[in-house]
Amino acid sequence: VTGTLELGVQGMTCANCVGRVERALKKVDGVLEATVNLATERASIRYLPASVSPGQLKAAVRASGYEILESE
Ligand code: 9UX
Repeated sequence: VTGTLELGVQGMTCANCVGRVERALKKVDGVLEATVNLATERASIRYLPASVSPGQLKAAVRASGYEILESE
């Protein structure tokens, strides 16, 4: 079973920021795919809910140096 999570990510200002967030997410166990859009400030994540929780995915983004949109 795979799940998808969309997150608002704040604080990204250049393409390298996008790469940092994508790498941080992809190295989490249970993440199958992570794409981040700088213009829309959205991350789209496909993951295994049995292995990783949405809270852990948010924590990985924060640990990479960026913030999750407050409403999510
Ligand atoms: Mo670009 Mo993002 O030099 O933290 S990497 S602004």
